[in-house]
Amino acid sequence: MDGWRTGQPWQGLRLNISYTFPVTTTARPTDLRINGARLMDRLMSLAEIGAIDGGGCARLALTDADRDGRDLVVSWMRDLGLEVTVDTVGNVVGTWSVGGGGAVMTGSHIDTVRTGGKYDGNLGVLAGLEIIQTVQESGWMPPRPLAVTFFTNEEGARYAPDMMGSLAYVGGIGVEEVLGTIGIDGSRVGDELLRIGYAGTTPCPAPAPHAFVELHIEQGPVLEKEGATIGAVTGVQGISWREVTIEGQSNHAGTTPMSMRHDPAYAASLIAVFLRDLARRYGGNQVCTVGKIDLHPNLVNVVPARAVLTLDVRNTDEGLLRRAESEITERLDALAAEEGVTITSRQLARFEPVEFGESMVTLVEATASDHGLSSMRLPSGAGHDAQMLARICPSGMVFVPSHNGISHNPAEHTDTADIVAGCDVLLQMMITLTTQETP
Ligand code: HGY
Ligand code: MN
Ligand code: MN
Repeated sequence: MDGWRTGQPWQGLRLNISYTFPVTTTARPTDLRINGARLMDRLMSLAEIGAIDGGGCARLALTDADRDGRDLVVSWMRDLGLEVTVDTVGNVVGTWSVGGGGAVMTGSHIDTVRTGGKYDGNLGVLAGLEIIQTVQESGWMPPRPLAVTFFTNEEGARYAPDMMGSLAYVGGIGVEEVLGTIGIDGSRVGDELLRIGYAGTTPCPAPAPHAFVELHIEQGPVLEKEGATIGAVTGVQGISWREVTIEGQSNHAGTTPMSMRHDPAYAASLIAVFLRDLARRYGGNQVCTVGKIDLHPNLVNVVPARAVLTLDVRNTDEGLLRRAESEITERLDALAAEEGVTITSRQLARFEPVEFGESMVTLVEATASDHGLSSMRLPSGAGHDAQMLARICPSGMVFVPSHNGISHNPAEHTDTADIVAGCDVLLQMMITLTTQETP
């Protein structure tokens, strides 16, 4: 296998799943349904890798836990007889090479944030495996290959930007730039890919698949609140990540008069308050988050020398997002003068809003309806690999509800019935797409 781990991968959690491949049939299996118990088995087995208190997962990109998760999923791909490739940024694709032409591809990511849940990303990858196995067992031979992939570093929590692997997959960022990226812990992507055995040789960017559809939990409260089982995702909102560094004057907490202070922690706090107020003023889909603040020297009796914080600013409207960004820049400049500190920024990620094609959104709705499932249209507040694939092929997303709208939290939960429903919709969408010349 090209450039990746040899030897037996993860043994402890392998499932004794038997495979039967009956005689092939030609009739399109519109009544085909997945094996929900098998899908849940795989989800729970993958969730045991990097398991944390509260029922979640910690598998930051390219860590040992990510490697172990990768090994387990690759072993399942092999069990299904898929052709497995690893590209130069560690994206893994499992292809059932039947029929001809471009593959109908599904997938997502299996890296998580540090306090992730069981389903974010993982559902989309394991649903793809389940769908391929279900079709193989049905005896129906798709006229096109079916592929399932997991992309490297979708979360962007250790290495920015997010959706890094899928962005490279579609040619949106150079391989060398990816490999040279330094993470929040000082590690380098290229070194870590080598270390975990996933520095592949398959070229990146990749040829465009025929179509790409991603199943994902909504990670927000809308579907549950509206009582809809399936989300026909219309697109993904714009994302702007910025790292702000504030240099002040370290001083004694007890002896330094307030009038003499140049305090980066105070400036950082004002920025967090400013962002919350900006989101309130803009309303609508505007969201702003300060997720990370590092102080130096970070000691109880020292006025900090430096604060480094991250700003995550998003909106479905590109014009409003740009306005928010320039308002923030103006505020940072004013704050530097007010507090007598120096403030510098660097962009960590910037993606404009993405719209999925009408035909794909309609296909989600129609397939949900064929299954007697309620659905509604909504944009995605979270970034996803599908937004990158939309640059090179017809792409879409299927959402299923998140309980209480919670995600990026060990308490993340989606009911099994909704998981199975979403996967059945994806199954039939993929079958339909294999028979459509132009999705
Ligand atoms: O940040 C995001 O929206 C995604 O979870 N990477
Ligand atoms: Mn995700
Ligand atoms: Mn996520």
